[in-house]
Amino acid sequence: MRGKPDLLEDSYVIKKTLDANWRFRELGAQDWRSANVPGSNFQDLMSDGSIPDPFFRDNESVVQWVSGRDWEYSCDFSCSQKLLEKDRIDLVFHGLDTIADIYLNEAHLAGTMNMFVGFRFDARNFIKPGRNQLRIVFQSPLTYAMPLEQKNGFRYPAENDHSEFKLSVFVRKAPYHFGWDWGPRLVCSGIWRPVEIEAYNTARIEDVTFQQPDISANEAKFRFNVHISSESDVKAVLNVSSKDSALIVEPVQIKIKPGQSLHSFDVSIPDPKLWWPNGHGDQPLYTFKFDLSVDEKVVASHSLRTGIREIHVENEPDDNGESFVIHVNGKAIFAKGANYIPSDSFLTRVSVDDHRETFRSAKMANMNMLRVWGGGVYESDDFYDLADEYGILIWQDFMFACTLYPADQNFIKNVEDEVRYNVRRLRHHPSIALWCGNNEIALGLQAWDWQKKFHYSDALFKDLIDDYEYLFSKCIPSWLDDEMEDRFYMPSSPIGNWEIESEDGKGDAHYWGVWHGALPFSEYERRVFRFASEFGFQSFPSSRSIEKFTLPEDRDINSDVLKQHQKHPRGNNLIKKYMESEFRLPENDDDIFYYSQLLQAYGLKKAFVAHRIARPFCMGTLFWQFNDCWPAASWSCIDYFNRKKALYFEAKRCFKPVAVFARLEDDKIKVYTVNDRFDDTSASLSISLENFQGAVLWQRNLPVTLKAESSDLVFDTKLADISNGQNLTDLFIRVSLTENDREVSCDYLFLAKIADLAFDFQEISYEWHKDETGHLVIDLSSEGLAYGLLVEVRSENKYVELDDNFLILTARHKRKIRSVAPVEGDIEQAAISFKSLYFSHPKT
Ligand code: BMA
Repeated sequence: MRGKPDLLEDSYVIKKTLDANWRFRELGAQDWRSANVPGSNFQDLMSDGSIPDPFFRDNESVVQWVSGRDWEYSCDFSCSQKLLEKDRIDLVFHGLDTIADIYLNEAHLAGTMNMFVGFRFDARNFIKPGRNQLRIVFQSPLTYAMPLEQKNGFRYPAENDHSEFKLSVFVRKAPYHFGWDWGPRLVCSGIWRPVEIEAYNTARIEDVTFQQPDISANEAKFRFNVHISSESDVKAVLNVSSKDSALIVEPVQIKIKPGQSLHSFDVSIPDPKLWWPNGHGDQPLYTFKFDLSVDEKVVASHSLRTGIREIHVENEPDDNGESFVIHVNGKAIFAKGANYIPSDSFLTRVSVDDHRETFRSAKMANMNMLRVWGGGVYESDDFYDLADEYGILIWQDFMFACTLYPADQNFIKNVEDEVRYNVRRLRHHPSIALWCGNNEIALGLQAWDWQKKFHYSDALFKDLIDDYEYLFSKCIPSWLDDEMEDRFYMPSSPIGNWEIESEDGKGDAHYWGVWHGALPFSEYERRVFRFASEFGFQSFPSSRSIEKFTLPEDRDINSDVLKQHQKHPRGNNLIKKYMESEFRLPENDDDIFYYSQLLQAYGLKKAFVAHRIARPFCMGTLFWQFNDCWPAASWSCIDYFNRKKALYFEAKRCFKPVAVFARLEDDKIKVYTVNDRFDDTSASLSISLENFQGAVLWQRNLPVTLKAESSDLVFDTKLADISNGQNLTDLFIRVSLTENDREVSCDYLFLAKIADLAFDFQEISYEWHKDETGHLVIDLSSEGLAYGLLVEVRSENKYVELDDNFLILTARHKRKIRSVAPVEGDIEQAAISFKSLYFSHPKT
């Protein structure tokens, strides 16, 4: 496992980032135009006004020509005398997207063809005093791949690649750039990660790797392997220090030979503090600094930040099929979270702060895991640094999704470089829990009729299966083995096939009976898996978000513009179908966006509860999908403009470490408690049957003990025994769990279909104040029931993020919500507004 080389501008290494003076043009055009690096051709064309914003209205279709052309980037730079005097001058590219030829002072330095790989070239013989010119020519990924596709003789499945020719499979470039069922097709090119010059003398610490440490209560023993590259024979001293711990280590004398060499030494950390996922403890991180000295002068350094933890993924045959449990430091962790896709079609627009926002939001929603899904990218270093800091475990896919791929030697070698590069870059992160070969390719081979659909002969299909096995079951795990010990690898997710019910007990599952299979939400309660790694339902972004990329005349889901922002072919029909059967279609068309969010939250809640109460049979729930890469209808819980949907708050409530849930099962009310913590806890449970006007018709209070790491059925009764034949349309059950006089979890169960509830519109009353820390506190009350109550607060022209929203407010129970951050300036009463679900007439 390793870290980043130090960014030093001192005597032994000089780094210079080439991020200025860039220009670009279409290859063969006359005039250069100014460019931003890192960036992409689409972004530069947008900045200089040559193309409109592809996210606005239906502009995606007008900008497609950009993908089919070749583009050229160039920059002039000069180097200081000090830099030129170094023994080694390297040119380092952290990411070129994708088919690129690099020229330094017009000499061809290299050709590259993998967006996911960084490259380091020895540029000493090409760099000169005075002005230097770096030029990179990007061939269109489409024109590059077309001859390969033409020669191929058959078509790869790649059904998410929105074009007739499935070119995406031939290019190691983010699959979602070619389109997906939630994303546009914007096949961009460019320098997407920094370019640097690094000059140094003597030697360089290329990497520091280590195996999982040997951990006991008093010490953690690390064996570090320091990988050094050198031009000459040198005698040196290696030392390691850490600001986070008094290390027990002796500097070692080493003899370095020219070329690559490896030097191991042992370090003991007294009183080690363990890294835990969110909700289970802290995330202490240790930074180690390695210094290589010659004649008592430091000639190279390297720092590495990691955490001390032991992760083991249990995936073994058992009586139910095949377990799937993530153990951290010997404890089974119930994984709660979502699938993460890249946060923008144009990746350089995603800042460290955006990533921080992702992890802050995930942590706030009681999540402890995100899956970096295989149709996107291996995320940037800062993404994984933040995962380490926030305690969010990472399920890391390799970037292959939903199609077969070529397996010729060039392709395999290209993938080998990609796998090794990314495993080396990421393996030291304590947050990375597992590595997965691909998304849904094994499932596709088994269940998606590829042979028939794409007219593959038996012989060809067999070859394709062999190619698949070769890459995902043989090559990738063996490269991974070379690069790290103690890792869990699975060739493909899911392991089980949801269409075969007998496989529900087998490993992880992507359950798409709801949505793709158009089955009712109640199926979420019937079909429970060992680890649900995907399941989801679409909704629209909020009206406020829709306003940002449309004109007023577009704000109808049937408009041409909004249809462009719905990439699932049956998407709008499915949303409407479920809305009609489980909710109602809104009386006012504008409400469909808001209703769709309530519907999505309502449906997924059933899955969250079913998964959690099935612990320990089920040990994970990761819904599809956390975020968006552009503004659109999608399965996300946070939209492109960072607005949290109703689903986000539902997940937050359902993912609490200690929780209570009520369900109606046949004619019975059942109350379940769940405790994910490592200790038992005592609490009091209150169960009441109330009507919308606030009368309590029945109530029971009981003490409960929640055993550590367990779920329990704590109460059940026949509904008829407590409802006494009353009309159920204005009744609900409220369950509340109080621990040390504090309500830790609460749930509402409606006893009739949402569509049949007798909503009786009531004004929301509210009072607000700022507390001593400047947070806004709003006390809400109502004389009737408000379902899905959306509270919007504006301050200084911005919407204030609240810690709960889309909530249920009842006549008897006041609610208090709070801003997530202190609020500056005055809040006018008028700046608080409300919306809740309401049907003015009975369902016909
Ligand atoms: C899943 C994912 C994606 C897709 C999503 C919604 O299976 O792996 O391929 O976007 O379904 O259809």
